Amino acid sequence: RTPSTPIARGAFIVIEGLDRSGKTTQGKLLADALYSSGHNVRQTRFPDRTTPIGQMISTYLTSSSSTTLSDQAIHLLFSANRWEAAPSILSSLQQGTTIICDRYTHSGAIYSAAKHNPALPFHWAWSPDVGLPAPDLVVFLDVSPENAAKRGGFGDERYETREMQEWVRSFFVTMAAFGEEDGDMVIVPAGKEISDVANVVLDKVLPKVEVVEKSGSEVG
Ligand code: T5A
Ligand code: NA
Repeated sequence: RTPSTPIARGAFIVIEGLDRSGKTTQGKLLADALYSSGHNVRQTRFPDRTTPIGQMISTYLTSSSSTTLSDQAIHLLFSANRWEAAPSILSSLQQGTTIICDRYTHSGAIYSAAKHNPALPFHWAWSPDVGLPAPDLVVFLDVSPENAAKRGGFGDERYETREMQEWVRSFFVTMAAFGEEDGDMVIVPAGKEISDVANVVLDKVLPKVEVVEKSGSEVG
């Protein structure tokens, strides 16, 4: 569709959260709502399991804990999976398409740091993602690990343990508080009804999308 005013560039919106926090559900509702109000929208997600790198990641996530991939190796595959998509993300943004992305660099650094491997500290985990297109806004869907664990499919994959999810949540809350390392982050309580959460997400995201689309600022 053709918006009434010319668009300088699209906004890069990332949805983050624990496993089963509702990222996919909310990302779709958000993309639909933005599209209905006249914005060009594209959805992306990480890991993107459709590429050869993504297939290696998927095998790692769905296999038991005995695997030959070191923590550093799987970490770099997650980052490479973003780097292989970066040119396409950049070109969509520059063509005026807003991107709604399910997980991105925050998941990358936080899930690896939550392993508490002394050889993989947070600053090490963040560094391979430096230089990727930076989000304009990161929405953290905040559910308690107990609540997320009650949802369909929880426990199917490697990181879906109570202890890991508790650590991941505390890292996200800390990053939101100190924030702004890679774009603004807002926390949205996500334990309520799907439609209630969707309304709050849209309230946070829409003003940002409108500002970015008009501003013509460079992608960070
Ligand atoms: N990871 C990822 C890394 O370690 N490093 C990285 O760099 C990256 C990118 C897989 C794993 O990879 C890790 C993090 C993960 O452990 P993933 O494929 O995104 O990442 O896996 P999940 O987060 O588990 O993705 P899911 O699709 O399973 O969860 P979503 O998208 O958060 O949740 P969603 O929307 O599919 O909903 C799950 C269920 O809950 C229901 C839904 O209907 C669905 O059944 N639901 C609700 N129920 C009640 N109330 C609500 N408000 C609900 N919202 C949704
Ligand atoms: Na999962």
